[in-house]
Amino acid sequence: MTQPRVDRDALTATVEKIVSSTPLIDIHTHLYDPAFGELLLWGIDDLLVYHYLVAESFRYFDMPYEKFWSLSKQAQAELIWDALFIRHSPVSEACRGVLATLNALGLDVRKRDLPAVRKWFQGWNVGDYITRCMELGGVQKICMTNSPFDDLERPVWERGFQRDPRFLAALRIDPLLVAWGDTAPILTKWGYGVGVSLTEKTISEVRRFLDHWTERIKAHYLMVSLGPEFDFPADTFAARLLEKAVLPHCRDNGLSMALMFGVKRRVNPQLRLAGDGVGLSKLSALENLCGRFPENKFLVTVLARENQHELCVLARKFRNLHVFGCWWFTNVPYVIEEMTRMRLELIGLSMTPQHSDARVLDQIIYKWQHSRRLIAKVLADKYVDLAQTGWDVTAEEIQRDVSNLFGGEFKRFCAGPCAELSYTKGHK
Ligand code: HDL
Ligand code: ZN
Repeated sequence: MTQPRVDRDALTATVEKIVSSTPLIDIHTHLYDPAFGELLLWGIDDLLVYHYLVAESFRYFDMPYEKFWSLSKQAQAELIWDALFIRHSPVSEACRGVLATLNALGLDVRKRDLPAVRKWFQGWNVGDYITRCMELGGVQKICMTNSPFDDLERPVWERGFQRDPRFLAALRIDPLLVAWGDTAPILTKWGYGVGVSLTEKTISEVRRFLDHWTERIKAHYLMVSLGPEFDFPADTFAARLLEKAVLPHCRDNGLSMALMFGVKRRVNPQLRLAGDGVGLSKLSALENLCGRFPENKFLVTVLARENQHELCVLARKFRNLHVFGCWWFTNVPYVIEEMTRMRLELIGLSMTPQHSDARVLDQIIYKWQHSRRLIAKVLADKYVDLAQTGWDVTAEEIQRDVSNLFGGEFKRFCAGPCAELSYTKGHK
């Protein structure tokens, strides 16, 4: 059989058009419903003091860390702008992202005029700006990261507020699992009858806490980030609380559990939020969790590039494992392309290739612009490979596949409370 003639350019153009225009669900961010006020970061100074840029800037600073932290946000932003944009070309992904966002917003970065950019932002109100950023990013729903242990966030939930339907909630429980010794007394103060030892009473009270906050925020899933040392089974509070309280809670409520493996917290504490690093995870722990709890659904992303292949192989073994995102230090073009290619070739379309992890609202513009381009590139390659066998995919099939990658598969996997995630045009 001769090799069919494939019009690579036409097929690529179709893929690019569909990928660039398909609205998506951003399944993990650090953004907030506007009701949270100052917790929702946006604008040029927040873009510049994003912790990725802080870490990159300190490589050029001689000043003591505390001197930088004592400066105003604007002064910090100006030091970062000078170091990473003016004195050196802004080639890193985080630097390029700032410029891509400003460019998409219609600002002329060629002028390199930071005061003028700052003035432009003063003309916006947050409500209109949320809409503008979501339009430019093609983002239909934003999943927040919601922690009852955050002293600024908790009071807003306790007061109650009218939810913006574009913002979905996810219950983040790191302190419960990875710092139980410090967290037990906090739960006690909040009226939960827990002790450090995991008695039946304590487990029941931890479940009451989970029930309470899952209901209060209408959590679409629970989530935790885990260090490279995490193991399962293991005689640790994290493993035992996960098994005895958290996973039964998820099963009873039809909720997925997001496990984010491999973060080494506070590698350099002087960098504060920018001070975390990465470590190789034991994915045998994930293998054991997926195998022992087949009724639980695990959304998983791993931080070490070296763990990505094993994660894909595990996804082939366990249908209750859903792989998502190019998280944090893997969220750079070189690694995004490699991970997306690996995933499509090993697990096909049953995954969610990306989330933004945005901490600053405007970032959804560049994070999605950059990732859409890369996902389109890899997908086009795969469809050309198919066409060369004689299998032609239609534009409708490409749209179906892309809609699934951009939230459809996530929704199907999480079915249950997530079923309300509308995928229709506009917002419910
Ligand atoms: O733990 C997480 O959810 C990470 O995404 C951290 O928040 C990290 O600081 C981050 O913002 N990564 O992009
Ligand atoms: Zn995150």
